[in-house]
Amino acid sequence: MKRSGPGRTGATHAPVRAFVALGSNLGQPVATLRTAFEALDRLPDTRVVARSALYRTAPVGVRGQPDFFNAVAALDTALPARALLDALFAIEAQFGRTRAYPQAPRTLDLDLLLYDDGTVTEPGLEIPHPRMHLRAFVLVPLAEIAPAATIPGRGRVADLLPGVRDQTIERLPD
Ligand code: PH2
Ligand code: MG
Ligand code: MG
Repeated sequence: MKRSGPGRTGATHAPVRAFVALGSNLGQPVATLRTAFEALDRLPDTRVVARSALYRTAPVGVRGQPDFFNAVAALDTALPARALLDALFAIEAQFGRTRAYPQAPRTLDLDLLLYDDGTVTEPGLEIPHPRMHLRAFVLVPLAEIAPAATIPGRGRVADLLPGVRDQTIERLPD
């Protein structure tokens, strides 16, 4: 941690492990994702403890969009889940994210996948991310850094990989 005890965010609990999915298909995705890892590491009471490789992925659930670039970060964070989510939105905005329409191409999408081993169902915040177990662009980079992680209600990450084998995903060289 960059500080001990309550930081300026008012975080009071011990650090927990959280996982964040990074995605981009607009602008300069590779540079954006690399810089976004650094922005995550600079969040208060938070540090990036593992980062996956970058992956080029075919768009899922949207038509006629450029390929995406995706990755996953593991964080140790003392931010409460809602504060972390708000911080992710703030980083997206710093990278020029606009929301012209739902599922529009984006410079940067940061999705909170897992937070400790918990589940959260609140307006605007659902953990685990409700579609993460169906998406190779999440599961493959997550399996790279945390194959034994469990998605509450879905099972171990490594065991979910066969279910997304038909989705196109290519690991970029480091
Ligand atoms: N994000 C979406 C919808 N579809 N497809 C890929 N390959 N990568 C993404 O990050 C992605 C997507 C909504 O956030
Ligand atoms: Mg998303
Ligand atoms: Mg999102």
